[in-house]
Amino acid sequence: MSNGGEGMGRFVTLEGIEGAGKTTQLAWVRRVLEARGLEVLVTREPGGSPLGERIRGLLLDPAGAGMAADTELLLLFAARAEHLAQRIRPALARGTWVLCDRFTDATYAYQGGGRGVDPERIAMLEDYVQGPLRPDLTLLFDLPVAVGLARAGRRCAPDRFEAEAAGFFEGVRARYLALAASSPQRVHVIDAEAPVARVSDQVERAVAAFLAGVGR
Ligand code: T5A
Repeated sequence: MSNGGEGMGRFVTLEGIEGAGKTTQLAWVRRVLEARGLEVLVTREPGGSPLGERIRGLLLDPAGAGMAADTELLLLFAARAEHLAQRIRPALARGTWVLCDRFTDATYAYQGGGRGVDPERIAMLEDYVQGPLRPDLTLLFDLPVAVGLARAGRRCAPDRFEAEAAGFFEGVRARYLALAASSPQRVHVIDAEAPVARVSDQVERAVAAFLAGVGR
């Protein structure tokens, strides 16, 4: 079951490999939603709450190289539990739309597709931490791994995930595309290799179609 009962806000997530352009397009999605008079909370994972941001620091710190896959998985869901309790659920309950840079699809993609964690374990934690709450709309920014890594690499020192080899991100991308194929109603694949303006056009069309579907 997805979120979205009467009077509730909707839950929109942005996903993709490193350098896919999620953060760039987040501002655009916000503008599209606010232009319809919707109140929007912009947030991110891992993080999004004061404690969650501290957990994010642990997860991204290159000094944590070699962290056990289960430790990583549990830290992600601990941060998510806090994020849901402190920010996401209260916002949705007051009718605010939540726009989140990454959520549990990232766990299926990175920990499942990248690290090889059994997806059934992830599903178990997803049910435990989220109950029936799932994103209403997910925009998956897809592009070749080499292009994303080149974009991400232009910035600064790599974090613990960015330091992974290209093969890891091929597994992440493949899992993301498999998730999109299994949930075509919720997950919209965006060609993120295109120039920024063309990516924004695709995003606007996907969001407009979703808004029409929920009567906004
Ligand atoms: N993680 C997260 C997990 O392993 N499991 C989980 O469950 C969760 C939630 C942090 C890490 O945590 C991992 C995955 C991540 O490794 P993050 O903070 O979202 O996640 O970090 P990144 O995904 O690394 O964020 P990036 O900034 O690298 O990617 P974005 O946001 O997709 O890309 P963006 O918008 O910053 O753009 C990157 C560069 O490309 C340019 C931008 O100007 C920027 O310089 N750009 C374009 N250039 C050309 N054409 C376009 N269309 C462009 N769009 C953007």
